[in-house]
Parts: sequence; C-alpha cells; structure tokens
Amino acid sequence: MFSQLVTNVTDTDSFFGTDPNAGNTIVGTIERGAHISMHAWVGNPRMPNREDMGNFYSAGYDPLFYSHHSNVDRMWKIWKDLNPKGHREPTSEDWLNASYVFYDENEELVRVYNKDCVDIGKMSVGTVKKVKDVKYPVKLDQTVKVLVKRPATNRSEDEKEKAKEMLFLNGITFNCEVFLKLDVLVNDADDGVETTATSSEFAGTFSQVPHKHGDKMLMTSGAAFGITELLEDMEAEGDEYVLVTLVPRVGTDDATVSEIKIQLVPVV
Ligand SMILES: [Cu+2]
Repeated sequence: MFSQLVTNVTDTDSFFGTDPNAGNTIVGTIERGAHISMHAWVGNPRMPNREDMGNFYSAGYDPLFYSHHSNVDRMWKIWKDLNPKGHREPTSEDWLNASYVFYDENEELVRVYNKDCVDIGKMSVGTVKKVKDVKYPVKLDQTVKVLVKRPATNRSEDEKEKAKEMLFLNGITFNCEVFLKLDVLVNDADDGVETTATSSEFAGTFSQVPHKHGDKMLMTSGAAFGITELLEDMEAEGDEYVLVTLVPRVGTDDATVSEIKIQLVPVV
C-alpha cells in the first residue's frame, strides 16, 4: 500500500489519473489499485456477474460501497496533505462541473458537483452545536463540540509515568430501553473547530445494550478515555485546550451529558 499510494506516486496524474477529455488517458493508482481490489474482494465470485460490489451496475446496492468510497476520498486527502511535489488541484472545467444526484438524509434530492468535493473542509454535514453554545447538561441530539481545558501541558516522561491524562464524560443520562452509541473524538484545538476525516483522533465509544422494561427509563452512567498517547500522536502536548467532539450514532435523542473534563489520574 505504501509504495502504491506514497513512494511511487509523486504527481497528480499518477495518483488521481488524467482528464479523460485530454486524450491519452492515465488511470490513477488510487482507482486502479486499492479501490478496485476492494470491489473484487467484497463482490460475490459465485454469482455470474460478481454482484453486488463486484460489478459497476450493482456496486451501489451494497452499503459497504459508501464506506469504501468515503475511504478512497480520505486516502486522496491524506495524499494531498503529504504535499507531494507534483500535486496540483484539478483545473478542468468539465471535471469541476460534472455532477450527480443523490438523496440526502432527509430524502431530498440534492445535486453534488465535483468542484464541491475538492476541499474536504466544505464537506461536513448536519447541524453542529458550536463550542460557545455548550451549556450543561448538554443534549446529544446532534454533534457537540467543546473546548476542554487540560490540567497540564508538556509533561515529562517521568510525570506521564506517575499520572495518566484522562478525558471524562460524567453524568451520561440516556433512555435505557434503546440501543445507544456515542463516539468520542479528540482534535488539536489549533486546527480550528471544523474537524475533518483526517484531523480527528478516535478516543473511544460509549454504547449500551437495551434493558427492556416496557417503560422508558432514564439511566445515568459515565465514561473515561485515556488520551496521553493520543495527544502525543497529535503533537498537541503543548496545547492548553483540546477540542472534544461527541458524535451521536444511534439512540441518543433523549441523552445528555452533565460534564466533560480532563484530569490527571495517578497510576497506582
Ligand atoms: Cu468504486
């Protein structure tokens, strides 16, 4: 993968492919390599046409298609962030103005243009409760982003061995009758509030198997996530604040969190 997508690919034509209208078409490595192999691998070789992912006309019927192609977009973004010498953004008007229609999450038909997909920063969707509006207890009916102050910065190896840095979600209150899942991401606060697929680090998940009683019943719990190594990976150890993003996945309509904080916990 590394030679196919990084070391052997230093310009846009070999990574992304050339404009089909320009003649002498080159298919980019991102398409002809990792992308196609996933289609073939997930498709069903026992069927004559290798449905669903294994054939162009049926691939979109497999839900995995959307995860797979989101990952292809993500790999494109990661490659661009490596600043390869020969990288340039697409300029062909034909390519930029090519468009497709999809149904959005509200079952409304929307048209999406290639030009809207070049900058991944424009691609965040849905409503987001912004940092300054967060009041506790905060409702988890939408994505919540909050700047959380750290108790210390630039800790030495010795200090890290004596105490671990933990992110706490206290007082998570939810309907215990439903399956609930909430993902927790941490971002470098210096990167701004707009998080992207490649700027977030996954801290962990809070989920709950339903307790069926017949009546809606609220339950309160909490969660803690170790973030020492995660902040090292993000090179954010000098930051006074980190941006914590709570992403409700399912069953969180009635859920709230009463406190989000970071503390040092002694290693015993
Ligand atoms: Cu594909």
